[in-house]
Amino acid sequence: MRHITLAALPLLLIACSGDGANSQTTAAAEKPFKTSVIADFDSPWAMTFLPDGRALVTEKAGEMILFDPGNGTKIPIAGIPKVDSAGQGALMDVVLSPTFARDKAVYFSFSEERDGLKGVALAKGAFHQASDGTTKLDGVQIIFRASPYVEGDGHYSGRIAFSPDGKYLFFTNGERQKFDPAQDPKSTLGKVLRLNPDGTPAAGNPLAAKGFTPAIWSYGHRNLLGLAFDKDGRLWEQEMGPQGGDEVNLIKPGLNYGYPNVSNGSHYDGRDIPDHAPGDGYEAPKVSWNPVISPGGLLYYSGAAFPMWKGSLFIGGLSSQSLVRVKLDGEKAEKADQWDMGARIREVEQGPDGALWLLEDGGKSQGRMLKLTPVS
Ligand SMILES: [Ca+2]
Ligand SMILES: [Ca+2]
Repeated sequence: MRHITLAALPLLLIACSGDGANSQTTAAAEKPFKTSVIADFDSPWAMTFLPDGRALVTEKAGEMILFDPGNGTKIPIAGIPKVDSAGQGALMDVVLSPTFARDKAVYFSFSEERDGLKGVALAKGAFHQASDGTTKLDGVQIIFRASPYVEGDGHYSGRIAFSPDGKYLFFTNGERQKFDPAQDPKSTLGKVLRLNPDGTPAAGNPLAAKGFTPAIWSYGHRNLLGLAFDKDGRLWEQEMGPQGGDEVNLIKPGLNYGYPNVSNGSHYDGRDIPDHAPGDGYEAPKVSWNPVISPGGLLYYSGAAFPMWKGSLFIGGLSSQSLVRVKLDGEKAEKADQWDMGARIREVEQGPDGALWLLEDGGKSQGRMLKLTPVS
């Protein structure tokens, strides 16, 4: 497998990147990392590393692939349920169980159609590779479904994150481009959910006593495409907001993050949405973007390869075709870097060696897996 380095992009790119409005855009040749192309996928959506250094990669149409970065081998994984991948639908996130070493459990999310309506589902199965290399998820069970399923195929969200203690599974449900469900206590849409690892609502969720669906942890969200815990156990979430309103939020139990009642952006049809304001009863984002970045994936970086970025959030930018870094300081967050990657970036992951791994969002030959390593 050839690893093509992109570090030597022409210096001309500096002159061409005339985006003077955004001082945080770093010209390509100034990137403080080397970019290597590792592989190519067909509209990849998410990835996660196995303990042995291989990776599970999901593709939009419904394939999960076991990929070996050591030799470039790709093995399709059997056992994935039927995915409805129309529109923004996809086989979405994939995350290992905190007890993977013992039970080989793999959690994943996907959009599906049932009785003409669509929604995002959460499933788990056990990773199994036979001696001939054949690989499958055994005993796949759908353990949670968003509620309600609705028409349309946008804003599923579907990101998964385990709490650092391994006891809880946090799952995002987008508002499905229906707006009001994000404020509806009886709907899981537009919410961050806290579940037990078996998919049932966790006991003690903060709004259950107020009559909310018991799985709900926080509400008033739009399209939540990133979810990550930091080293101190804070839960960070990134969401695709309306026009001019992309957000990074610090998620706290029971809080209302405002959508669609308030947002620093406005509706795509031009209607205004009141901005977040002190005392309005809604939790404001820690960072918001206008112009937007279209955040696709979120990583909390804890590796050693880039010591200066330890403790930062990294966001893959879709329409902005960028990699975005957000600097954290306790509960504070601020924009730090935005590098032009020349392609929509869907996923950001940390490798076993602390390298940053990205997945581009495009179809074949435009859905590359990139590895970012320090410029030595
Ligand atoms: Ca991932
Ligand atoms: Ca606004």
